[in-house]
Amino acid sequence: MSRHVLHGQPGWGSVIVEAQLAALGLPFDFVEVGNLFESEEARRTLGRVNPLAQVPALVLPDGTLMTESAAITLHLAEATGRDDFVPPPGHAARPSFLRWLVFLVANVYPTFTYADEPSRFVPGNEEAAKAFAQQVDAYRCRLWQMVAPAAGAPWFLGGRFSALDLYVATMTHWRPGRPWFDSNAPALAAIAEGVKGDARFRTVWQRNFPRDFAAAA
Ligand SMILES: N[C@@H](CCC(=O)N[C@@H](CS)C(=O)NCC(=O)O)C(=O)O
Repeated sequence: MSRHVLHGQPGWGSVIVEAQLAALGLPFDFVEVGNLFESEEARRTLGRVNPLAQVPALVLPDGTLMTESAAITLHLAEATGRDDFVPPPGHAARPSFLRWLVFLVANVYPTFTYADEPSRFVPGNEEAAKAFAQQVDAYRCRLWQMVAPAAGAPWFLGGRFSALDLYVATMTHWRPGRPWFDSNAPALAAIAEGVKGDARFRTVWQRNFPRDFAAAA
């Protein structure tokens, strides 16, 4: 096996890895997993690859499974010796990069795990599950308001592009949704626009977020 295999779903977190694989010129096959919230079968099938049944799940050319987008991001930088997405050790922006990378995956990302299908965590009480999801969604807004003041321009780390920009550009498509970011976190919305307009990601972005391009077409 000489190719990477990315298990993902258009518009979901796999786009963060897909964009890196494409820009780094690493050949990969994409396995579309289906809607994990609507299809028990999709969840079961992916569960045979990643017991957590989440995307992204990346099978490396040697057959090793990697999950966790941040781990994959760091690994791809090391494996290719490229610093397109990760400031290398010793780089002045490295501490901030590591801080916000982990912040996004440790704090922001789990709010989707809990609120996307709240009945998994609050079973048997639809009202309570809905109230829980609302609280988690509100908490996410507070988290974004901690992230936003740290964002530079034109990219999160200022002049230097990094994987943080891919996370922001992807996650601003998710709840609370782009209008919220436009009003409450314009620095993050601007990063999302920058990624959308970046030729390096055009094909991947169009495939994952076709509605972003429909209006302009
Ligand atoms: N910590 C993981 C989070 C991955 C994640 O939550 N992925 C979502 C899609 S964007 C998912 O697969 N959700 C399905 C579920 O939670 O059951 C990462 O950073 O890769």
